[in-house]
Amino acid sequence: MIALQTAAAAGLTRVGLQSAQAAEEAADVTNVPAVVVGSGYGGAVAALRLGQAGIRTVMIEMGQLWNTAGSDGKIFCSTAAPDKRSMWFKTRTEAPLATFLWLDVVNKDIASYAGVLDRVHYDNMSVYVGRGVGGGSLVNGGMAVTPRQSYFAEQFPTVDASAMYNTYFPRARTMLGVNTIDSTWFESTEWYQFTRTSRKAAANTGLTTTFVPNVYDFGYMQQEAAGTATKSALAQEVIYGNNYGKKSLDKTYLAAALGTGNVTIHTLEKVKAVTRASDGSYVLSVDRIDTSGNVVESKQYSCTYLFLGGGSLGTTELLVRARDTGALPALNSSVGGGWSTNGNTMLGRANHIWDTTGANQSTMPVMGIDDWANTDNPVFAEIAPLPIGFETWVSLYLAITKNPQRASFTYDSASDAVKLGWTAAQSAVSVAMAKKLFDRINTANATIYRYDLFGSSSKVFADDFCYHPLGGCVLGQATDDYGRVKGYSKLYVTDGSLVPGNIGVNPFVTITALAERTMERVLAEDF
Ligand code: FAE
Repeated sequence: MIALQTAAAAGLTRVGLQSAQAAEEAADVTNVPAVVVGSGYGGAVAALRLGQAGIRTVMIEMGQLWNTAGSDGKIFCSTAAPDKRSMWFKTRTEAPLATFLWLDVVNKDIASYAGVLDRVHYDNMSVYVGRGVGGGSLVNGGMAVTPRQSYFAEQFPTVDASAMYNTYFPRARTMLGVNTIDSTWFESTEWYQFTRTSRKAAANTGLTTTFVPNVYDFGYMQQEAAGTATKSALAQEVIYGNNYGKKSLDKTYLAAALGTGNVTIHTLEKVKAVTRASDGSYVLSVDRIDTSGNVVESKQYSCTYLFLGGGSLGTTELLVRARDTGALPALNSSVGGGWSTNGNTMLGRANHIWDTTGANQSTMPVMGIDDWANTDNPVFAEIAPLPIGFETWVSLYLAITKNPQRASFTYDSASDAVKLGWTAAQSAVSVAMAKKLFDRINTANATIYRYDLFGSSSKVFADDFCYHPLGGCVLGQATDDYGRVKGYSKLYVTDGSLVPGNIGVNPFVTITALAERTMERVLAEDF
């Protein structure tokens, strides 16, 4: 395995194991056996397993390779001091917590640039996604949660759950580098006071809390706390990237994929459209951009096998467009459907003055309130940090609710755009479920909600953004039970668009494990 950081010379937009020159030459060959679109979880698993099988593979990623330090010596900026590296072509940051004490003190003006976090706006719902080599792994909170087997089986009735829990989930967790916080350190460190305070409020309500594993290296975090390692999770780094400590995909699956010698990653290249040539090969129209967003080259790739790992939004948009423009007319009517937010809703509670949450807070969540077994109102609520450097008495949560609502993407030919049909009423279902749980917690603790965190309208529940877009090309509906797209051969989906809208916990372990299952089957049967 090689480190991606040493794999590319600065400025190159092609990353491979070969020398810089050889990589450039190889990349001129745009007719390749396999193309993988997107370098998030689904794409990274596909690339590694293709590379290991000896199949020459080009991975196309619209974001950058994040391996070059800025003038401050850091690759990524912190949430406290965001600059152009923070966001994907925005002139102002769009942080989830927009305000504090109703004041617009969180977001900052920035230069437009190919930054690492995108917030994609649809009517009634904005979706956060990562941009760069590693996709969402670059910006996420690292929570690596395996869903309850019973709920997995409910959501994926045609998948052999025992094979998932005996083989593919363990394989995914090992490859991702999942670890759990040391409980003794957790009980004593100031950095998790905020979590212990929320745990107490849950216990007062008679609710169960559970530790949540993570891909952030907790050994490293303890060194940060001891002052023997450069701080990252303990220095307000997370949604705009972590400079240290986090095992993002560029350090795990993608480094291993490049290490096979068969995989090349082309960065700052966006796939605009997919069609099929008369010989059955897939043809991709791609724009290469610079970090200012100018298109510097328009090109085409052709491949025999096409793996789509652009995420729930990226993959679904490509396929809906392909079907409805007639490029891939045999795609079925399930393409675009089954989409939801994993029931995401954020909220804050105000604690009593004696229940402090601490000025120092780690950015990596490690605990959740688990009320999923409550069939009346299933909710899993993560205890989230508010790492702004002073005491706030705020307990923050990301609630994952069992919202049954689903929406569809449709192609609008007038604007040539793919639109999402999610409504405010559908978000209200998540809010009502979260409120039911947190009303209980507030009653038991004689506390109230915070009204100042999500904009100026005294909004308690964040109902207009999500971190967990799921669905759009649901397994067994738009694809067969192994991600093979119905209507076409040698065309696969490997990412979060396969998950039917909700998985009850944070999704990346499930996405990774399903991709492992798909790749094992596809490599055995289709090549
Ligand atoms: P994803 O990781 O989104 O990768 C897709 C990649 O494809 C991206 O790099 C795109 O730039 C690229 N792409 C898309 N379209 C194109 C195109 N047309 N041409 C070229 N490239 C393209 O997909 N999940 C957890 O399990 N635990 C957490 O703690 C957690 N925290 C989160 C925090 C934040 C702020 C965010 C944004 C997400 C979080 N998530 C978390 C969600 C998780 O990151 C997400 O489910 C996965 O990243 C989805 O994986 P995919 O492989 O589906």
